[in-house]
Amino acid sequence: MTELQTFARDIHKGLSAPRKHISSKYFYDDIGSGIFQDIMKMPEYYPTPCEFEILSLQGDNIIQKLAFDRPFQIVEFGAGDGIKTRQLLKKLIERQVDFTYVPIDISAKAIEELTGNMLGHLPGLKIRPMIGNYFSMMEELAASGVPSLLLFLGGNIGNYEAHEVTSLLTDFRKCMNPGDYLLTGFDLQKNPATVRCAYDDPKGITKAFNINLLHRINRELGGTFKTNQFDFYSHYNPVNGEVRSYLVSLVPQKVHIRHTDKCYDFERNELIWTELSQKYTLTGIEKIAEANGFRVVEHFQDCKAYFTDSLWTL
Ligand code: AVI
Repeated sequence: MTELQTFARDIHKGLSAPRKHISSKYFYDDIGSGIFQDIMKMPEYYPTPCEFEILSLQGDNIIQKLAFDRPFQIVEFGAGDGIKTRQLLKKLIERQVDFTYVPIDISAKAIEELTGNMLGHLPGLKIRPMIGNYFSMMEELAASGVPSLLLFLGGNIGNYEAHEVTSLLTDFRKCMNPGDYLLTGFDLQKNPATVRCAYDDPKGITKAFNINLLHRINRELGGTFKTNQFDFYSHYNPVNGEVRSYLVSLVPQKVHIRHTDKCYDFERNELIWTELSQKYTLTGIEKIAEANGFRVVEHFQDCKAYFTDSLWTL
């Protein structure tokens, strides 16, 4: 099945469900990735500067916890622009640690840019970029027997539902050997107003990020979404730590998708659920680690305790 066919199938499944939904993984076409860069620069979106602080100021502490006795590899899933990771890599190079950085991404363009940027800032870096599906790549790396630190940063884990987190961690574990580590970014529960502002910003950048999903369907699948007939709504529930985001149909309307030749009816105020952004407690993170066969080595938090990069081992 081609990527476009998978996209068309998932959109059909989501829009024909009793509660309409579209997976947040479809936010990230070239335009959506650009809007996400803008989100990360918003003053309200605290996760990026918090994780930057952790990796800049606590890089040494993180490195000290790694008990590797020979050259190792740092494998990063979805590195983005790599600015945060670079802080950690810089520390390792300064300490003359022998390691290879292996960023993995499905997008060739993203990997090319990242590699150029990394080498521009860290000319001494040993880098082995890999393009493709995370887990087929990981199996290859695990089979090499080189000790590994896996990075899954940025709070991306929060975009997975609980059962998906379990299968993701199972996949990570399968790719790891005893003595390997996993460093994962988790956004922590905090003053609910702070979380709410990060996901419903006054300039409407997050709204544009969501509306781009509809533009993408129009562009790639021949959809007839009238995007001005949809609004955006985001809700944080501090009781369970869930931010849930939605598109809202402002009028009763019908949308056709040419690629699959299917029509979808929307009632006034009907929702399309687009994203979960889970916020965690440290105890909750420890339970997840334990339930999935990991041991927490340490949580590294920013000074406001808004975010943690949590180091686990098998
Ligand atoms: C990529 N991910 C961790 C972001 C988040 O915070 O859930 C995506 C995002 N959605 C709205 N703002 C940012």
